[in-house]
Amino acid sequence: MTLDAATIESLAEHLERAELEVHDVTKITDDKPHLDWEDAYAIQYAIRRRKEARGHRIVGLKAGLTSHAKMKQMGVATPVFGFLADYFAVADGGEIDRSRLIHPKVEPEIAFMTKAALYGPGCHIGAVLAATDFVVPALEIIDSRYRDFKFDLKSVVADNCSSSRFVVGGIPTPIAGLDLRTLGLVMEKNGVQVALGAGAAVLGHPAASVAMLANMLAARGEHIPAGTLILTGGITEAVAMERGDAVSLRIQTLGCVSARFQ
Ligand code: OOG
Ligand code: MG
Repeated sequence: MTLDAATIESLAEHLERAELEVHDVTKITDDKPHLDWEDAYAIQYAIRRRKEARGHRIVGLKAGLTSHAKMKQMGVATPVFGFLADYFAVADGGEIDRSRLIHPKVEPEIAFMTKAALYGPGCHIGAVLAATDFVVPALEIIDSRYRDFKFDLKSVVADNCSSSRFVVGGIPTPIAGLDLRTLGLVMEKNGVQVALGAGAAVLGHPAASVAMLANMLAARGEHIPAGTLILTGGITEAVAMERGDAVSLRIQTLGCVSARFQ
């Protein structure tokens, strides 16, 4: 930890204001080059507490930068995690108010719902599969508060990993008999195919992303409670969206989820 409590709070306020007032900012490591992982998550958790203090609920968690496509696109190499607040949720087929976002991009993801708590360290794919209630197709709308979507890992962790909206839909599907690695998916923007992939793009198996999340939380003395929605990370590169754009994701067996930017 390199920053004092007052600096953590003021950086949290700075980044959250950028989100709520819809403007970009320079990445925080430009001014605080020595900021470490602990500082970065402390800022993220301060943003989380600010939202809870305003009456918002935390409704899920997300892992990010879990596929090679995403790591390459963003120029980073370590997975990270963030939280999902209640007002991030958009109904399947619903409208996303583009004017509330800075420069949104959409990612195709597989989301898990847990039916039992998951604890690290040592959480593994088998434990995750046993604790999974169902999986669903998800669109994550990321909207980095940083200028031109350019950041380093610590800056992005502090910014709650660019989280802004998410849509889950399709068919909540139990995983027995399902090979999540070979589930194919197609994402379309305005009816044109923009991304193709399979579950294995996420750390070899999307359940590995949930296990990694449990293990990262364990290092903080936390766990994944039963009934948690978890976005496991973009399977392909994220695709930019403007007002009027429609996006849909179809995942083999899991069905379709869509949204429109207005
Ligand atoms: C960071 C968030 C990454 C994912 O699924 O990989 C993420 C970013 O790329 O802005 O949500
Ligand atoms: Mg994501």
